[in-house]
Amino acid sequence: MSDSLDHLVLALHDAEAVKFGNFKLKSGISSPIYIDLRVIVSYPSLLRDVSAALWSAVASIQYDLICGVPYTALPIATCISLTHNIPMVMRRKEVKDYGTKKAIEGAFKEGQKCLVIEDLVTSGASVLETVAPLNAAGLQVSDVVVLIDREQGGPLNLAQQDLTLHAALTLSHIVEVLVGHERLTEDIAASVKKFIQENQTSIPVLSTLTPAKVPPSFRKRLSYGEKATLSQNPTGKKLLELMEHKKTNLCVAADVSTADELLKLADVVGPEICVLKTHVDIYPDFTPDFGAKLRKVADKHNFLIFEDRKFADIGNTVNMQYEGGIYKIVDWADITNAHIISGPGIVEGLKLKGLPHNRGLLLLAEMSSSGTFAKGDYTLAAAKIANEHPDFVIGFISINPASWPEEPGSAAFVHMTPGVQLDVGGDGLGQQYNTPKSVVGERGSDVIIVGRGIIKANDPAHAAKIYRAEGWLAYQKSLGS
Ligand code: 5BU
Repeated sequence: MSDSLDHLVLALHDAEAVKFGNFKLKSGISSPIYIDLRVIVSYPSLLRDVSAALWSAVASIQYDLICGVPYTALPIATCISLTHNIPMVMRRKEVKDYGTKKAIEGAFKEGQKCLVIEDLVTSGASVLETVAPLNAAGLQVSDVVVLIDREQGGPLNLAQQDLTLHAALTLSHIVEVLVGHERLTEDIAASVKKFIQENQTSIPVLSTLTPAKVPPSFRKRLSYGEKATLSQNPTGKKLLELMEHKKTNLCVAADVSTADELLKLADVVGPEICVLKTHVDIYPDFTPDFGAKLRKVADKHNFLIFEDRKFADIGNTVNMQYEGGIYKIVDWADITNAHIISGPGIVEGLKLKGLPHNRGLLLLAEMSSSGTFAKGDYTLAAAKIANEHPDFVIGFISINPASWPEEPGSAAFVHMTPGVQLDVGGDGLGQQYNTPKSVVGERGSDVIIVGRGIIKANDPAHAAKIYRAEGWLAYQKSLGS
């Protein structure tokens, strides 16, 4: 190891870009090391040294352009571009539909060779999220350069996608240098080594890397039981535990015409479901004892009640709507949901009433209807608001969480997806259907919400059994079991 790389390791340690201790990662796992390279933008000479180290690591490679993986690697790529006069392109993080939107910014020609620049590689999943739109734009990518390889399977995972990873530093080298300079004890070095060995990652091999095929399994799926242990909300925990024990991820959307029919349907599909979803304002025969009656059926079959109220007003108003009026939703619905169009105050307003009743809230991050405006930055804003209230928000209504450019925060969040039928299609009024297999297996959702596929079937009980089996199979497959 050269002196300049040793010097770089010490500088990274000084800047606290590499820290040792006991850190809880987003996935819930405890790690003895924490690497956060975002801080290097605050130290120009460190940024320059990091860029030089990356440049040296790919001295023998030929390429026409460079592209940093957003965001941390963007200033590094810029620094390399300026120093060595290499043109750069930029990947837009928020664009998901590479087919219709401009995902790659900058001037380039189809067939040009692009070097991908990354700050840190664990599994290589983020690298692939950048390679996919570059390929889709017609650029060739065969090499990736990274400052730190955490040695948790990244090079192998990327090799399986025909990508060569060049690392300026590995985690073991960093530890070695720090031990050599007496900044780290042998004990900590051993615990880091053990952590690396015990936390290897893998990514399924893709035949061709097109954006549509970037699978959710890039983010390791936790079982419902594992998620339950992480949930900070009693209803979120209860839901996940119930899904794990009852072995169902089916929610029935009980859009029948009367409260009487709803109670009958609840009894029929109850044994198959984890959640029954209602639109209480549909029923002409609603009476104040509706909640108590539905609760009785829910307790009998062990499912939760979700009133799909889609609150959308300012905090003060939704606070009154949640407990007031004729429906008194907070009294009987374990779960309700809200749009974020009015801003974070809506969560605060609902939380004031919901938390004392141990209720949980889903945020509408995406919708199933065609032409929905709930996408891109709006979806990310929902995830951000959820992260600020993990005590009350239990998850999202989402359609394709696997395509979200970032981890949706707490690993405990539950993704519930409407627009599910056994055949892909629509209803002529904007609804768009995907299959349980696609929703759970490819799109990374946890719960399938099925309405007409079950309630309009000749035998709803039988249809519920089929959807339950399909949803559960997709879940088990996505766990790798
Ligand atoms: P369907 O019969 O399976 O199409 O019923 C879907 C249900 O989910 C229905 O109650 C809708 O109100 C609900 N829904 C939806 O379809 N799409 C969305 O984005 C949201 C809710 Br949010």
